[in-house]
Amino acid sequence: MDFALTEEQLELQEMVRDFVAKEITPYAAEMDRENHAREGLMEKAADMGLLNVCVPEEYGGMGLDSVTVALIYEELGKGCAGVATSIAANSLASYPILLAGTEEQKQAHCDLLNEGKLAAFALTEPGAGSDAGAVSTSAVKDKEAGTYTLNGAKAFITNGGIADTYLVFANTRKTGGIRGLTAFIVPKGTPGFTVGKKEDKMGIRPSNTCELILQDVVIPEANRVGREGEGFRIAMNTLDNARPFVGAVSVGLAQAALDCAVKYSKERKQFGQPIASFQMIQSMIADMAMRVEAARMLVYKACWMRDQGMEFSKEAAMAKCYAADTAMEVTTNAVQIMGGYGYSREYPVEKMMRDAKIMQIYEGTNQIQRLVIANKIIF
Ligand code: COS
Repeated sequence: MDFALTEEQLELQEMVRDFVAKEITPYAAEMDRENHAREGLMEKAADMGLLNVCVPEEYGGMGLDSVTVALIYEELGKGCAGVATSIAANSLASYPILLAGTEEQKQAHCDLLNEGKLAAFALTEPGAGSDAGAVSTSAVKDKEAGTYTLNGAKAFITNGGIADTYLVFANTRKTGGIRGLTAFIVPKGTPGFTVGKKEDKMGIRPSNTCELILQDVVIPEANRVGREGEGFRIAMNTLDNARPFVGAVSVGLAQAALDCAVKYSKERKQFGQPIASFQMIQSMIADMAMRVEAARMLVYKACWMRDQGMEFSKEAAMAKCYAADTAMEVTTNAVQIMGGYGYSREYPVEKMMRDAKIMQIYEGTNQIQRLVIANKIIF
């Protein structure tokens, strides 16, 4: 067992850390207030190669291993979990194609990401969240024309209003249910495919979250990813792959909050001494640091298992769930240590606390993660 990072991993980590310090952290509060990412930020992220971290070498990407990708997302999470979410959504939307797509689909999709374009994963609907099998968007096949016609609506889609390509899950069975779930690539601008309302969220506000509306959207059969009815398995597999990265962003978020609380506790004086000298503060900081480190180890382990080709659904759920709960607890305690200042928008930790909440909700609630973990252990 080797806990040391390689030279290349350390270099990449340093590069992303510099990028975050220059381009994200100083603007995080402004982006949060304005409810969108800064003009040009995604282009800069693309120039750094951050939008295509999941692209394998044979499709023109860096072919990074999962541990290295986690290191990148952790750094992004330190700067702003909203920006990290928007960037990570590219990986989420890419896995269905990388896992089940044809060679042509893989090449075309990776070319888009290599050009710096954004992708969106459209599974969730107003009536299908935790119950992902309840997707009611329909896909009706026209055998003669070699097309599918999609009708329905998607909800809470990251990059919904700004992506160039969408991975949409729809049902090819009239009766619905998981056996009819099928994945499709729907390019931006396809007639009948429109963006609905943009969400005004509690946190991760620089990330774009929108409704999508599909009204008689006709796409060629060549845009179907995998077989008809294979969509549920593809979606579950995709979520397994992406969940450790939600964990990585959560670890970054928690580490940033811990760093703020430690700095503040050394500067803030009460009763004639820095509050860091009080044992109650020390105890909180020690607990926060232990949780962050434990979460990081779970994330690295799930990533490592994925890279070894091992079965890792349980570990992916553990990493996501524990790291998200850690982000919530550590950001809340950072606000507590900083008191009135922590609660004020003048300091960054109240934003981190708002951002942390979504980590327990998206890409499968933490209740769903616990179900996945228990099912793997018990049955
Ligand atoms: N990988 C591959 N296949 C999987 C799988 C996985 N991780 N998990 C389940 N499956 C397969 C099962 O093997 C089963 O196939 P068979 O019927 O052929 O045996 C099928 O999928 C149904 O599995 P299961 O009965 O466990 O499905 P449930 O309807 O009970 O739901 C949960 C399982 C709740 C775990 C699933 O719906 C889920 O993860 N929900 C959360 C969705 C989510 O994360 N949404 C976030 C939106 S995307 S940001």
